[in-house]
Amino acid sequence: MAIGIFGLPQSGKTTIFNAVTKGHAETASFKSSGARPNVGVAKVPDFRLEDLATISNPKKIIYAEVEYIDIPTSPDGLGKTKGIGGEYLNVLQRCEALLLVSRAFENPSVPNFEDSIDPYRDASTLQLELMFSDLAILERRQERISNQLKSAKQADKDLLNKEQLLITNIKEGLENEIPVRDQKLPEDAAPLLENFQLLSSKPLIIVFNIDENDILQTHEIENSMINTFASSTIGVAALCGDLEMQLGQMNPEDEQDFRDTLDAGEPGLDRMVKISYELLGLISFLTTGEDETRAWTIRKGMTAVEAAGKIHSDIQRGFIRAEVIAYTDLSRVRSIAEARKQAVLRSEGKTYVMQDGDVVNFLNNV
Ligand SMILES: Nc1nc2c(ncn2[C@@H]2O[C@H](COP(=O)(O)OP(=O)(O)OP(=O)(O)O)[C@@H](O)[C@H]2O)c(=O)[nH]1
Ligand SMILES: [Mg+2]
Repeated sequence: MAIGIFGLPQSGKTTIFNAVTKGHAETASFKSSGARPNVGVAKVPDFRLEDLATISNPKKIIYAEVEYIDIPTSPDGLGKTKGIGGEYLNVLQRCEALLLVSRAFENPSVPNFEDSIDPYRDASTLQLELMFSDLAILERRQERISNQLKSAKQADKDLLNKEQLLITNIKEGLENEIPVRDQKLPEDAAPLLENFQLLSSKPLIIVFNIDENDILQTHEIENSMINTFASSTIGVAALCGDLEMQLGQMNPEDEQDFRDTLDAGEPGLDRMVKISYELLGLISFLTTGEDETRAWTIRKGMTAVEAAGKIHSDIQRGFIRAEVIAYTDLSRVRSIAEARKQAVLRSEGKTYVMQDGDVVNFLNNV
């Protein structure tokens, strides 16, 4: 489950990728033609783990992770498909969510793709590009269906015709600039949609890569982005990629000191990762003990027995019950014994739907 980072040339995609994955991929002030996508993981910041660790004194803390893929601007697509498509289209299609980087920093030494800096314009352009790219995918599929219809059996014909109709509807929406994620489509279209892997159907995070000089306006910029773009399937964040990359390469104490002097509040980068996690429909349940305090990633809506399987298939098979306490309760009472006394430790069965921040101990007979 990866998040694909895309954007216009020189918008700071690789810089943000490095910042978030603490990586060292090459950035460039000239077109990075011939580059390959960079793949890396980011820790999902979670203060709850640090707090729980003060209760259990574990040997280590293990954070949840999100995978990012930094997609270089396609050398063959420049100007034609503003940053999308070409040889990397299939990489984007395989991603579960997309992260759009819009340049909002000045830096005269970095050539700009357009003749002015306008992150709102660029974000809109790129959203349109997602839709153009979907139209092209659908047209290719329609052509193939037309060919198949010539020799298909009646039963297959009915299915193909149904698919044609669905495609025609989606295309009509796209031509009216409605991304697939906002289109009202019949529920039984889900398997076909899954096959198409349309870019505008994926959850989207819009990131403004702001200038060093605008750090103190981060929240104002974000609020204005929220007004312009945000919805249940679009998240926004503003951050200075260059600065975050440099901070990410410091040791944690120096980084904290530096952030304090900047007075920049919660790093935009942390917010960006949290938003990524949420838009992917992911939540964390937590375990804590002498060995480790750990966040486990599950999809929203997973049951206790499915969650047990994330730790080990044996624990799933031998599932007896789950002892569950909400993080906020454990944080308040500070011990499991006290939690029992106050009756905030619950016993849950296989079908219990896990909640974000549940601290769990799975009892099993294996
Ligand atoms: N001043 C400033 N410069 C930045 C910032 N982010 C990126 N840059 C510079 O912009 C240039 C391009 O950054 P990259 O991260 O390589 O951009 P990219 O989008 O990956 O570029 P391509 O992959 O070639 O499309 C580099 O010289 C960066 O140092 C920023 O926040 N502030
Ligand atoms: Mg790059």
